[in-house]
Amino acid sequence: MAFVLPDLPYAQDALEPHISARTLSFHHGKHHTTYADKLNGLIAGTAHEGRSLDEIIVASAGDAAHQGVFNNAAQVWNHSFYWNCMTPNGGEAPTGDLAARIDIDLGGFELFKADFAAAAANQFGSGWAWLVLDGDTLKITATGNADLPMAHGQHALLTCDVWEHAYYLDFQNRRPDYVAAFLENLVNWDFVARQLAEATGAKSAA
Ligand code: MN3
Repeated sequence: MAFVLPDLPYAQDALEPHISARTLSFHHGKHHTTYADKLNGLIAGTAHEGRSLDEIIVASAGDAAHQGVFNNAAQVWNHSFYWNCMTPNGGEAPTGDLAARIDIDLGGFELFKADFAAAAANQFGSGWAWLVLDGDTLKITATGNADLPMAHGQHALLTCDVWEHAYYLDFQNRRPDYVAAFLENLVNWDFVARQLAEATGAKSAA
């Protein structure tokens, strides 16, 4: 069965003035759509057809012969995850277990924001900044191009897309301003907390 692009979890103009409807119309309507269309074309009639997106990503990671499959599958996953990491009234601050782990593992919420922003700013070229659960520890990472935590045995909790197409219409070359707007106004901490609960629940049940 072909992969179908999920709808945005909010209206196209819901993230304004931080991320414009024009950006989301291209980013979701063109870029994300193209990754899904390319993936469907690449896997048609192959062993990947009928696999879940996660199964395709894990099976193709690090396999040079399937680089195109990996890139497009990972970009489908990354973008669906990224949309869910944002909400129109986001930004505030994490609570509960997530907040406690940020204090213990990352030195507190203010230091987390500074280090996440630095990881996003310092990712050379296209890629993604992440908050991940690695083993039992929260870490901030960055990946290039389509690469993602799943390919490194980590659980993604939060991501920010730092490809230029994510911010150029609204911020031009000012990636740090886009990342600051993301952290201060858009992060859906309830979604991030659910990812942590699923990751830690899965581990204790294993
Ligand atoms: Mn993108």
